Amino acid sequence: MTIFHPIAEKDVTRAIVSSFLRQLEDYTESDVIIVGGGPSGLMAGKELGIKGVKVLIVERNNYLGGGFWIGGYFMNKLTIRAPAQQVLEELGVPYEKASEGLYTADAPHACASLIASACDVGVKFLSLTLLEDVILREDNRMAGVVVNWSPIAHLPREIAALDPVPLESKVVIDATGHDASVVKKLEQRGLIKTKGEGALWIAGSEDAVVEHTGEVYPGLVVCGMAVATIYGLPRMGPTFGGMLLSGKRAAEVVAQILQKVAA
Ligand code: 48H
Repeated sequence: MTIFHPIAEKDVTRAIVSSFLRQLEDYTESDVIIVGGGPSGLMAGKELGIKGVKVLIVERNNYLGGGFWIGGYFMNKLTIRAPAQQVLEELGVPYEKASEGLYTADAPHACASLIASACDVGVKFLSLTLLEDVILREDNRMAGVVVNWSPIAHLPREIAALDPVPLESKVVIDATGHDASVVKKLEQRGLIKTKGEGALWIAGSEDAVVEHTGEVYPGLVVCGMAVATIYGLPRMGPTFGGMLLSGKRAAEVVAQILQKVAA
């Protein structure tokens, strides 16, 4: 008995190649490119997608989610401080009260739901794609990013002397976590100075990250742990409310910038 419709191997290859290339061609120009598909980047993407903004997330790994899959240590649980459990409610992720104002959730459930919610509002992804540089025009406004396939970075120079691919956008978000990879491209050119993240201090960390989330250079908004790296703010260990609310804040800031650009 045959269950499945008969097809040839070339049909499978053609389906993937043509679908991918159509999308890549469309996303050579986006409203917003988010570098980094961790909790802050996914959250920013989801919020912008809800507003109808055309968003591309560039992620160097072959999986999305960054540090959100694992949560704390190797234990697949994450913590969230009030009021950020509201985000879990929005995502439909169950959570438990651990103590006053502190909640736990299953990290894979929260991560999978956040990824799905970004997909649901039309966010597109380029996985296995590494940020190599940024585009700066004569007005010194960031106008997009330059990317390459991640494996290229692990090949010897003589094999991997491949020119990277420029992708344009009106705004770029650096959501690359501790690395602050986009901001570091500006620092290399003396255009910005990072302080390096501070020591762990949970009580003081998350408000500071959300508060400092914003535009750090014309056309570049920073969210998540990258904010701590720029401003020398304390880290917060495996507690993720600050990342989610920083992503939300970044989306608000970007929406304002897009309005100005359009006017
Ligand atoms: C393409 C890149 C590049 C690059 C990095 O680390 P993340 O989970 O980042 P956040 O800021 O959304 O969340 C931070 C959180 O996971 C965390 O580490 C916390 C709360 N730590 C506290 C503490 O005390 O340690 O995700 C960043 C993503 C990852 O998926 C990277 O692979 C990706 O960005 N990325 N993608 N090109 N150059 N650099």
